[in-house]
Amino acid sequence: MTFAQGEGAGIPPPPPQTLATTMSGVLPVIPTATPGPFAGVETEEGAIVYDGPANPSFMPVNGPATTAINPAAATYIAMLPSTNFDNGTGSTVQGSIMISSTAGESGVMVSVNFTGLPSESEYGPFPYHIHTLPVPADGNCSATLGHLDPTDRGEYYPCNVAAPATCQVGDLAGKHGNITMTNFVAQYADPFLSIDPSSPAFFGDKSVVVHTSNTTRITCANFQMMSASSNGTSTNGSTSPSPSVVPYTGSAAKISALGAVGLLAIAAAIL
Ligand SMILES: [Cu+2]
Repeated sequence: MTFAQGEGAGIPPPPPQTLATTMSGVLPVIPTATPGPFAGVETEEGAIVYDGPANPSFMPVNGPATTAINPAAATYIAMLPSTNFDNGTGSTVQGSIMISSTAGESGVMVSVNFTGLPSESEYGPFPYHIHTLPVPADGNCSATLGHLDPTDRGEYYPCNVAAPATCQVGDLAGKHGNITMTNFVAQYADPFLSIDPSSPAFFGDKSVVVHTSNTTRITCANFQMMSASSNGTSTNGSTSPSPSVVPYTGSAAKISALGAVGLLAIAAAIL
């Protein structure tokens, strides 16, 4: 956390590093084309930050994100915890992000309501994303790994807002704008997220992470299902939630898949 906490104290970020092929796991394409070569920054979370212009001709490895008709109505909410994962900014971010679907329609509605963001001029703007794994019980935001990216778009070029289907599906800030104020409220439709657990764009068993501008993870929370219905109406005593929509029930199995690296990260967090 030294880099994260030092940022606000005037310590500069790490120097740019040339991308090595051993790091290509976060990049679908080795960046040699315009505007390369890569001159981004490797952060402590291992995410690549590239501050250059968007590339209008860039396409994810698996093609653009697609939309699909929702099989059910469902609402998920991620409530931020009462304490930050990283307190380097001295300001506790609170609030929630709610995502809901309507049966028979595609895409979701996203409602963001965050308060207590740190100073914009010091730490902002604040990106936020849906990350690949849920937050484990110890609250370690780093264990959520990278962004939900079923199209294998990678981290190189910034999201092109004019072509959101080519952005990472989980890159909410890229597609819909960063958080730029202390109390942030936003509502928008996202056509690419899915409430269908069989979809690679399913977010319901994943997490949201809020970052400072240097990608340090301030806080994070898991999505949990609030309600679900297979026919698009409210559930009642005679209607059980659709079995195709499952709430997040734990992260142990997924975390164990990380093997020694994940266990070391968890151990380090506990220590
Ligand atoms: Cu993120």
